[in-house]
Amino acid sequence: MKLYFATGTCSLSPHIVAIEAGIELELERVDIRRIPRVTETGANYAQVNANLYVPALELDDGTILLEGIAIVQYLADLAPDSRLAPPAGSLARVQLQSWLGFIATELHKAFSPWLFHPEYGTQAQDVARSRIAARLDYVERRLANGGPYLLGDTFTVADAYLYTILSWSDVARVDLDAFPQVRMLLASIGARPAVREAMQREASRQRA
Ligand SMILES: N[C@@H](CCC(=O)N[C@@H](CS)C(=O)NCC(=O)O)C(=O)O
Repeated sequence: MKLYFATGTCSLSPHIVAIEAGIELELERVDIRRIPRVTETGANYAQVNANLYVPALELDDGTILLEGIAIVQYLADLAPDSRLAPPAGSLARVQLQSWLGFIATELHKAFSPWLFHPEYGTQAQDVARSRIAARLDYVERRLANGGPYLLGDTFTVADAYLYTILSWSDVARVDLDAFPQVRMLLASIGARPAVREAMQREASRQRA
């Protein structure tokens, strides 16, 4: 299986999940700053994902899976003993999907593009920051009443995704000081060996 990734982006989430699940991945870096999009092997990334964004997962039979929240569930289901996702069809699985949808639409897309494209201007960025703060307040209260992870006692793919998105907070100047439970969760996820390994691998590929 091959993960198309770009260092410092949301493709870190499936990368973490694959390592947590004990799944060997081939990595192929995509330069998302260039049009046409090329990968590190010189391939035209538009043929992998016509939308041009990462992540994309290429299965051994050539099937391409798109969208981070689908990819992480696919990987988790390949290794059910890792308990990275509750069983398909369970209420807990729907709760996981609810979190994944929340992170994708309420957080991920509030950071990006607004906070990474200065051309939108400070007014749009301030609106995005205040929206993110409101959503983080919701996460904070949920963690305070049933953490330490988003689904309770068990680390899941939703935590890996939340960590990935909130790791942009410093760069995007999103202040996490008002959210101590969120900060504790991020610190504990950041200390996981799989997370450190994924970040080290991506950093070394960036330099390559
Ligand atoms: N809906 C997609 C969005 C992925 C996405 O936003 N990827 C960003 C990096 S975090 C990207 O590749 N941006 C470059 C571009 O859109 O051209 C998903 O969740 O997988």
